[in-house]
Amino acid sequence: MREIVIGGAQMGPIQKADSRAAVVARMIALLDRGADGGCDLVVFPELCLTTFFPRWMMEDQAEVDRWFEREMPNGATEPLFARARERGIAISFGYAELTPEGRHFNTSILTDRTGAIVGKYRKVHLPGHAEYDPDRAFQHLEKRYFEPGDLGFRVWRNMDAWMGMCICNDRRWPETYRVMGLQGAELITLGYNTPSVNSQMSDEGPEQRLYHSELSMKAGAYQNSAWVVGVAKAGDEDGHPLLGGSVIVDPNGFVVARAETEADELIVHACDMDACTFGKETIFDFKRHRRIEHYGRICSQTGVEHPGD
Ligand code: CDV
Repeated sequence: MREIVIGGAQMGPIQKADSRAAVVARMIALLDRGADGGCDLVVFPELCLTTFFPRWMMEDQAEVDRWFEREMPNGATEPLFARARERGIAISFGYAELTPEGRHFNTSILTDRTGAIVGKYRKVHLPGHAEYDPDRAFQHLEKRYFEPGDLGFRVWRNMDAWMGMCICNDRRWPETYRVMGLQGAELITLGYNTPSVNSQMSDEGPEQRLYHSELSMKAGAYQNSAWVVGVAKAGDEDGHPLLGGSVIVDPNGFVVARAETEADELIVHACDMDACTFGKETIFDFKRHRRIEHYGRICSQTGVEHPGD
């Protein structure tokens, strides 16, 4: 048995005016709750140090860059790293990264129990648009503020398990999970900021969006025989509602823990990494069953091409 007690630290809304210090204090409170409950690893959401700023149109790059972190840890997040170190807990969280070369990424990191960063991921599938779109009920400008991640979908050996990360919209793409599955991923963690209503279709509300969110994570877990931990930033941010529904999904695709609120809430489950083995050695034994001679289109084509086009 290789048991890792995992806490999914869902966060309630962060308003535009909230300071990073106030947010980090909330993260430390969730971390302490996790430590008291025996957690080995606590996972926080996407872009969890600030409000979901890509909903706001900004023209001034200096204004944009205020939402980004130039180093990690930094002054604002060092207290979180220190508490994680002190309590011997690994953490993962998402933030907006501004590199020394001036590049902008939607990033997440993974630490070990000493607070050392062992993994970094930069979001590959950026949803939304780059220019102001008057036809949407609200903006989703990730394509304006970030460039697509350049690190691929890697996995790391951490706490005696193979761990990988993705971020929000990545969870809807089977390729995300499979690339990590092909590296033996046993645990995939992710954070998300998902508006409760589709900005381009107002009758697609929270019920349908929760269904799709969970469906994607269950499928990714089952088809790769891996644990998936998906953690929301939820609730009403300056009048813009975000979904909750954080879940821990087992390698059979069953939800074993689910958040009930849209506030700061910790979900916990003792995840046995050995539970991945059966599926990986039977129905999803990739080496025996995959037929790569038929998968070429996945890597050579992005959009749909009908035969004869
Ligand atoms: N932050 C995200 O990536 N959000 C998308 C929304 C825009 C659909 C998501 O896939 O949840």
